[in-house]
Amino acid sequence: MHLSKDKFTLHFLDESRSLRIMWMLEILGLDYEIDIYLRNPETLRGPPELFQVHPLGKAPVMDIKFADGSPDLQLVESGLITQYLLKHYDPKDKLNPSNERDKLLVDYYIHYTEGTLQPILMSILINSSAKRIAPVGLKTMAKLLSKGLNYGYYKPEFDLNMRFLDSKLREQGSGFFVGSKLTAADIMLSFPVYENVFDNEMGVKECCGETELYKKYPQLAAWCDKVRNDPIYKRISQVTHQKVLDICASK
Ligand SMILES: N[C@@H](CCC(=O)N[C@@H](CS)C(=O)NCC(=O)O)C(=O)O
Repeated sequence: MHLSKDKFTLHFLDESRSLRIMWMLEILGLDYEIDIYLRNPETLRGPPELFQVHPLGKAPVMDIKFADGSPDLQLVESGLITQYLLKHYDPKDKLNPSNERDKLLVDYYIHYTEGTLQPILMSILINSSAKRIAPVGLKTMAKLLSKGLNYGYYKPEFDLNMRFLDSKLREQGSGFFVGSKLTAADIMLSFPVYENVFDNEMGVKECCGETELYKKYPQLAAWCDKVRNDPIYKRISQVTHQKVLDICASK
């Protein structure tokens, strides 16, 4: 049953931040469809069609058609989409926490995820691909430089942030980042912490030599199990994965 008659279209890129928005649309019981776009398998960039949706060619993008006839709305940036959904489509506080202090904390994690944590992870990833991208003859130099940057700056920042998040979960004591239930804070953090880091052990080892994630950060490890086993997260991961396979097979 849909609480609102508004209709949502989520422009969804495979293996991306898009799943978080789908997760929220599901929890909020909204009437949505997804348009799936596939990454270029070599460059991993989004396809040109995403530029027809928005000039920056990134996902997620969410379009809303309002049942009351108000002009259509297009929202970009995961944090803004999340805040809009929480403000207008969560009357029963399914994703919002119940008090103002905790609402502020959810906002903090929304900004922290995209403003602090994600840039560190992106920088580590981009530095790690320097050797592969560099022209022959400069590969050794590129590797030295990128390793220097990662180990000199980004890896310590990564460690600091993982320790910070692990300690926040310990302080909270509920297994969730805010209050004692799943909120938008957990959903926003699921992409960098679970999908990019804990569910990508090989990648993390290759990028910054980290092999002890589960041992070093037991609170985060337990939280990742919660994300992995969340019934809605599980279902939409499977459904979208299958849709991506179907699209690949039909090409
Ligand atoms: N800050 C934006 C980031 C959007 C973004 O970079 N999305 C990635 C996917 S996770 C993307 O579209 N990448 C495709 C590309 O760069 O070609 C948000 O939070 O939504």
